[in-house]
Amino acid sequence: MPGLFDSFTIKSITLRNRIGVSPMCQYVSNDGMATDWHLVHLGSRAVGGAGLIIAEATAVEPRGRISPTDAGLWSDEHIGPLARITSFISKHGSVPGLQLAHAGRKASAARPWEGDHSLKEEEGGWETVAPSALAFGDKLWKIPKEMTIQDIMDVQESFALAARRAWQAGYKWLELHAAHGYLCHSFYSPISNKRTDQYGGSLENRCRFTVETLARIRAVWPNELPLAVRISCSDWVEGGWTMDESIELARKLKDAGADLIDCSSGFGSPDHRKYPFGPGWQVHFSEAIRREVRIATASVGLITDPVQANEIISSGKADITLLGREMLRDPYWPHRAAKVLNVDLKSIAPAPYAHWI
Ligand code: 8CM
Repeated sequence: MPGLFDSFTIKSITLRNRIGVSPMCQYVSNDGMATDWHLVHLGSRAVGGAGLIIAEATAVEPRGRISPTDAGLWSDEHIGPLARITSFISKHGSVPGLQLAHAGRKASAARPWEGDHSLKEEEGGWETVAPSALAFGDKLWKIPKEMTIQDIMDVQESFALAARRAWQAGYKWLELHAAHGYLCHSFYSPISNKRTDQYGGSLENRCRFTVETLARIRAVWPNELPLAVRISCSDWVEGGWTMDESIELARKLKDAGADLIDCSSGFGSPDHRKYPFGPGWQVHFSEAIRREVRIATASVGLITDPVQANEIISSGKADITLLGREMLRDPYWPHRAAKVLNVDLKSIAPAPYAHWI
């Protein structure tokens, strides 16, 4: 079994190690445009030695933004600033990835540090869309418009167009955000999907939107480049989405052309009291899907320690680890991990650093 610092090849792409930066919203874009902040934020983590850097949830249409200042890829104008970032990341030995997203009923919200609540139109908010006209909760109180079949087709088209633009911008790895209560998750979870047409009801029907969207992306995203999907493997709620259903969804996604399942969970409803937060609390999901579906997986969620991350890989519980908050604390985490695991720093640190440290 490989370790954290062994390379990982998937399709035509080789990651220099099994350490990835999890997509993390920065909420600092104007009209979806990337800025110097993104170059420095993502670029410093490439210099820091990660093998894969996944840019934050990037909206495929303005309605799909979580907040007014989310990143976006709904027009060709977004491509240029992103291309500058992918070029820098690639030059420094990391693989640039991007997460495509639509926030569904969790859209039109204030930034987390400004309250995380629904924004009225006069506060810069907008009408949201979802499988059913059900608000997320007390804070995200907006009742979304129930999507028509035409709405579904239009959003799927937006995903395909954005995927093509991601490729034009130089991304080598693409992830469909189908977790955390956003649009795809809200279709496959029975909590948020009360439809009676072909997109609701049975497991097959609830999975349809996500599987079709993935297939639309796959049709334009080059076959030799990896395509991942982040799913919520459990709603952690009585009567909600389950691990067994996630295995079924992962099988369908694999058949539709997914190369890797990024295994997260929850956030489809506002009550988090039943979540068993703790170190590596979602690792059993990536382990089960990898074993049952025979597809590559990523593990994410409170991975902070190099020995812990190495064990996840070497025991076959995931093919890559994705670190979020820990990478905010320390963009040089891979350098630190290399020391702990007795790996030659020269293999990941850029020459102007490696010579001295
Ligand atoms: C924010 C935006 C989108 C996401 C998120 C967050 C914050 C935490 C998280 O996921 O786990 O998917």
